[in-house]
Amino acid sequence: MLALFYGFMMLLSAVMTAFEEKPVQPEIRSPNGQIVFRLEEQPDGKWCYDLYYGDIPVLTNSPLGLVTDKVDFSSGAKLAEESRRRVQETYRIGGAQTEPHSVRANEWTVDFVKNNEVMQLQIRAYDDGIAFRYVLPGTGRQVVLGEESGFRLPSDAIGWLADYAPHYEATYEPLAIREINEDSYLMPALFSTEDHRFWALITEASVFNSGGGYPASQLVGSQRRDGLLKLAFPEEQKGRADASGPLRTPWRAVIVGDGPGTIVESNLVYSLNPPLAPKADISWIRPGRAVWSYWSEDVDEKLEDQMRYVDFASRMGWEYVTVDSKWEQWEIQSLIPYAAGKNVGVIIWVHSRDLDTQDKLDRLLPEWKSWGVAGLKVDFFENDNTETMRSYERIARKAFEQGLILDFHGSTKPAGENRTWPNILALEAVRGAEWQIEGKPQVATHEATVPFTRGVVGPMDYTPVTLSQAEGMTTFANQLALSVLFESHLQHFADNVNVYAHWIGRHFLKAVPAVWDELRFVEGYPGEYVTLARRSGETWFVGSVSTDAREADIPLSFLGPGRYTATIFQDGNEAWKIDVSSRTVTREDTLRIPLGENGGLAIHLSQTPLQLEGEEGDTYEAEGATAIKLGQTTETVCTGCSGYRKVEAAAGGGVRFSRISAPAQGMHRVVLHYVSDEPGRLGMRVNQGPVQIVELPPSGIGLDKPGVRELFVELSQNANSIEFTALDNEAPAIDRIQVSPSRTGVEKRTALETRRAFDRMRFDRDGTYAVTVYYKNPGLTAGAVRASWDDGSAFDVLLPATGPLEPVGKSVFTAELTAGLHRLELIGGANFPASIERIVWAPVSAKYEMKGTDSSAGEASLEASVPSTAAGVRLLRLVYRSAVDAEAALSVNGSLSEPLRLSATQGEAAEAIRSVELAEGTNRLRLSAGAGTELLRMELVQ
Ligand SMILES: [Ca+2]
Repeated sequence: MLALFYGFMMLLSAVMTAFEEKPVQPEIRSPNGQIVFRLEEQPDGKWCYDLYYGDIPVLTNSPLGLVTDKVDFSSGAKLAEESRRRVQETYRIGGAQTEPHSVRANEWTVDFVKNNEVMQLQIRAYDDGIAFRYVLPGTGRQVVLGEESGFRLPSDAIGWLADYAPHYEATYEPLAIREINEDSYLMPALFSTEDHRFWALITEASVFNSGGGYPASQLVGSQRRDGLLKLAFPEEQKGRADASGPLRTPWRAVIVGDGPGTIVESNLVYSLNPPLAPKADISWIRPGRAVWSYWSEDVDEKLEDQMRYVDFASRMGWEYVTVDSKWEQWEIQSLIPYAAGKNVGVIIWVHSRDLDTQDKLDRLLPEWKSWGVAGLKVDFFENDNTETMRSYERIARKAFEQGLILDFHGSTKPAGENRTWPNILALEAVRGAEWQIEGKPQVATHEATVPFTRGVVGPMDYTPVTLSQAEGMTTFANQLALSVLFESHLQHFADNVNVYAHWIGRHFLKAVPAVWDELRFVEGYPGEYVTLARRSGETWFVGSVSTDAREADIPLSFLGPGRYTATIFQDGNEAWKIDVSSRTVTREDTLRIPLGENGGLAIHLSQTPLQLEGEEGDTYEAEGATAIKLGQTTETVCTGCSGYRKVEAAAGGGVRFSRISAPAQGMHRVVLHYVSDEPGRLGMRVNQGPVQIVELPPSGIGLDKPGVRELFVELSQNANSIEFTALDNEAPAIDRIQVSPSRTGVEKRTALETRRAFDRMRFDRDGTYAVTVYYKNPGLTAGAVRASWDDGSAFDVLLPATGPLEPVGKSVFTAELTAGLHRLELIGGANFPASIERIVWAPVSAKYEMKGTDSSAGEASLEASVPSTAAGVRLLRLVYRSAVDAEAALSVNGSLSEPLRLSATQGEAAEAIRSVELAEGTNRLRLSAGAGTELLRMELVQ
């Protein structure tokens, strides 16, 4: 069936029977009899193997053997024992949510003996390929100095090869076999022979699952240009591999078929990995789609930004938000409950060196788990040596135990290990979207190669569907198709949520899953075009990309019986346009749909038609009918904008969005979508009120990528107007605004007050907490905010001027809180000079209370001896009453430190807080103040 779709097949017929006369060699055949692995001893005592598809040699005279510190098994070894067995297994790929599939194989174990030492060669023959590995069965330390295994291809073979790099972020180039010299290439490596009749993918399987004693390997060509590619350890391995025995090497796997479809559809690498631990619970593993701000924004990731991403993920029904490298604990701990309320899990980025020992894993993973983190994106391995392989295995195991999903980034290639550790949802090991700037002309060629190479061996953190940089490289329909072509059980859609929010492709992205029940190769040729169909439940998704303009030819015979609705997303008459259409089809039909140059196609096929519904909040386009153009304006094409248009205005001109309806009077969130390659500003007027200046940072790398600015305005019921005007020439262009009633948890700044609310702060237990406010107050006057808790308690927090040289100030206060979620609002009055950056809260670890002396006569003082188990900074809280503004002198262990400023309290008790540095052991603290001030008590609270 598949062969029918593969054009080359029909051109050729071949009947070859020449090998029947050869003497019988020891061999193993696949269950269907098509694939043969044959052992052969050379006259010089070396053992080789041949690999046949039917009667056609795919690999010939390919060397075998290990060299250990005791024996060189590559020659002179004698064949001793052998045993055979059948393998029949059923397993799932992608976790509990996917359908199981069954595989069968024949297995043959051959013992080679030399100098009384034994090396076993284990071979498995499956219907879609063969694999072999070595076992050193002895116990004790086993040392391998090198491996002789190789793959000798016929002289007519063509390879698709990528230069080795430890991060595997390389492009594949087609190469005639005679052009291959002693360069190093990464696996998987793709070949075709006999004028594209037969196809082979060489890779390895169960690498970091093989007991940790072996590195990942690469392929090295031969100087003699004789078609031989030998396995080699990576440079960083420093030569040898060792482990406590028995030592099992990774499987050396060759996927073989009479068309590229066998390669693309193969699950061979999974079959070669150990099964799940018996009774392992995998029901908690949730594959999914993730929003991720890093690729498109690459700025300090603020909590509010992440909340915006979570909001979008929730609207899309996507499962995760991944917070990249710049997170802080308080942000994650604030984001998690917010995201959980929207059924979105939080994944945090972490550097692999922070997890490279068992101790670190034992300490950090339970802590992150206790915050409620769903999983980890572990980055920057970039090393294929044994120690790194052990690290992968340790991380996978500990994360599995802790119930954490994993994304290995900057990683080695997958080799099916996620069968054993289904919590590994993705690995990178691909030249992904982050390379698009460099890869401009090559992008579509690369995309059309990946499904035949890297995509075969496991889920791939490519981070696809990037519109912001697609233009000029690929069409937008091409980008959409990648959501089907590229499999990742944690699919990061890398572009900005504002770009996706109004894109027609979002309807498809909402439906497309991250795991699949079935894959069908429809048509393709590496580097030129490829069409795949994937099934999830009863729904089929088709993705197709092509470098040249062509017509995709898609027989729908994979469909079940009955009528389906095909919703087709195809190239429009501009690269950034997608035409959407739908039609009723059955399995008897064939869809023939044109693709543009570097174009693409995505099709949703279901008996329940794809919903093409709208989004939350009301949208007003700058180019829309209800927007009134003011002064000199120009409407231009903008590929990343909604409606594909934006409005540019000369100084004094602008856009008045009129007839903005609000269901009730109150605070509203206005999201301004704008385009600007430089920092800029616009004037904003609400209902013809005073002009406020809105500062706008550059909107991003691509000129046509809209940025967003969230603004909070008071709207009256019914019709309102919001006007944006250019204050300068070259002002940011306006795409649209979205208006919705304000939720809490974000800053609003109006002429009268600044209000910043922190929603859903989580406190694990009842107790005293220190809350640190980070703020900017670059002027000369102090500001104060009213801190207002959800229980109604409120007090002022002083934010002293930090001056221009120290831009971020800290102010600390304490609070008694009950366990659970709380809300804190910080409210600054009119002319508030400061801005609140963020807050951090932490439980108070120790508390010492000291009663003071009476201050009725003359001076007041407080004194205490404070034990401290470790040197460090603590918070001192002084409770006092004072008739006047005063200062309290503080001495710590005899040395005077900066005094505490006390404000007049008018009879009420008040508190002053500052940090003190304590030494280990007993500390002596003394506070004193002049007449009119009562020092009631002091506490050390952290
Ligand atoms: Ca627009």
